Amino acid sequence: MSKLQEIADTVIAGKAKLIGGLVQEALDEGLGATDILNSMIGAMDVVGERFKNNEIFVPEMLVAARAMKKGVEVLKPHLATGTAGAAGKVVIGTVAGDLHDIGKNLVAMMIESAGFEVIDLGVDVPAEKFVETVRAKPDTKIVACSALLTTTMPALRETVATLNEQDFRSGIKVMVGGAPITQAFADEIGADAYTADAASAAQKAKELAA
Ligand code: B1M
Repeated sequence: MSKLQEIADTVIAGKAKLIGGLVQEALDEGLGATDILNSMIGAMDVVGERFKNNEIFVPEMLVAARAMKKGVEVLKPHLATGTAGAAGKVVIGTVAGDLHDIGKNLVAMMIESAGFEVIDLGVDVPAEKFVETVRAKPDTKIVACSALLTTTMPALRETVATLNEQDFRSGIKVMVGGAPITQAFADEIGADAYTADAASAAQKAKELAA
């Protein structure tokens, strides 16, 4: 079995204690950090599919998520490259009612590695919290919001609408993303940018802040 397959299987099985060592071995063998990350993202798709088919349940999804987080910890220094903070401040969070944070964390990590200072508000973030944070950090350049469930798309809409009402709105850019989000939805709710993955989010953040 290939190392990448072994890593994916270990995430799927939720073996958090083993994953760090395997990721390190893969790096030592010269495998690319992005390929290793993609194998873990692919593993989460398998987990999601099995959940959808009632083959596994929430606890199994949770342990797979824990394993992936451990793997990402080992990868992080190999993915991050930029000088932290120089490009400006980005406030990021997963919207109200949504507890998924792996994708948001990857976006935060890539944006940080593109040179931004990232203020991560975590998960289940109410619209007002994004607003309060921008008020407290008036030099914020970008607010980045994730929504990973179709049922939290309305919370994303509400968050962007709330941001759009603020007097500071013209001074910031609003980026959105997450598996159920599309460019059309981003346009409809009045966000400035949508990107499909963490790497393109970091690229877009650089363009928006330039
Ligand atoms: Co949840 N879950 N989950 N889950 N979960 C999904 C999302 C689901 C697709 C599984 C499925 O049914 N196939 C499904 C949603 C279906 C839908 O919306 N129609 C689902 C469900 C139903 C649920 C619950 C409702 C289950 C239940 O309780 N019955 C529940 C909801 C809880 C809540 O949030 N209120 C729930 C709970 C959980 C856990 C807590 C157990 C766990 C999350 C743990 C954690 O995050 N700490 C979990 C997990 C692990 C998943 C799956 C398996 C994996 C998610 C993940 O981390 N993917 C997921 C299935 C799947 O995604 N295939 C599933 C990897 C990650 C790298 O991808 O998050 O898409 P992603 O992020 C990507 C892009 O979307 C993008 O970049 C990232 C990296 O490239 N991106 C952005 C993300 N944010 C961005 C922001 C940007 C730009 C790009 O700009 C700002």
